[in-house]
Amino acid sequence: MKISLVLPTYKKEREVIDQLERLYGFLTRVNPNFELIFVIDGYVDNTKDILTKYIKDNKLKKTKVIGYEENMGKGYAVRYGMERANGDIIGYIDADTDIQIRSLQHAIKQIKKEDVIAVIPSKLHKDSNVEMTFKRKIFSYGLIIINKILLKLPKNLTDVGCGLKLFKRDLIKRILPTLKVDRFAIDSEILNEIGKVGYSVSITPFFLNKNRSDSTSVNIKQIGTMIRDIFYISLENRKFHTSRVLNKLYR
Ligand SMILES: Nc1nc2c(ncn2[C@@H]2O[C@H](COP(=O)(O)OP(=O)(O)OP(=O)(O)O)[C@@H](O)[C@H]2O)c(=O)[nH]1
Ligand SMILES: [Mg+2]
Repeated sequence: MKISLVLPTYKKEREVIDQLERLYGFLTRVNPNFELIFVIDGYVDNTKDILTKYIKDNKLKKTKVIGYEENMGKGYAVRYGMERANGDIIGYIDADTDIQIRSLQHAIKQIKKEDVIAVIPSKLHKDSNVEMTFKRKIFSYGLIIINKILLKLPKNLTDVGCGLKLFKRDLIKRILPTLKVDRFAIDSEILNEIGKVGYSVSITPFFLNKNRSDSTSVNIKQIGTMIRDIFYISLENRKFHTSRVLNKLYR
């Protein structure tokens, strides 16, 4: 099975080569039929040039670097990459090295099973190992609760925001045209689409590296935008529901 991994990449000059090296090495060993798609989410620093040069120098074939001038957000970047992916398995992973490779190892093993359509790693899985600052914990768990209250998530889902998700191609290609969120609520939006049709997902353990750089993206503005987008998705759910009920009434 071919695996396409999309890496939404925003200002990752320092870490992106490490991430490329370890993913390339790991996938070459476990599943040589793969492609890595780096989506440069705005040409705002040297990430694109650094990547392109490294790939050329090392003659790495299974890697694409695509992107656009302006920063659009993680959601936009993920969609942009997934639209151009052709694997049997299509997923995305953060472009920095915070996520341990064994998270991917567990996820790949699960998604290869015939009856599994989506793998969603979770910090709450009993085997997970994630150390977070107090601020990050509050943010993370608060987010799960807001999502659970407002959205139609898959029933067995326990976590939303981990920076790694894998799907079967058919599922993601069907969902893609309905996605609209440009920023960080993309995870919520995808899971809501899966939940709406009543599918369940496979939950795998999640491992974060201990010595990771502290957050650049958990700021008030980003959180505000994310909550606004989750409300928006929730409203769309209700609209859809109301129009279906009305249709039934007036038919
Ligand atoms: N912050 C940010 N990240 C983006 C954006 N577009 C794509 N991304 C990618 O989204 C992923 C997650 O973003 P990160 O900034 O690493 O967020 P994080 O892991 O919560 O925070 P860090 O602790 O800073 O790593 C990374 O792969 C980013 O490159 C954007 O507009 N802003
Ligand atoms: Mg990160």
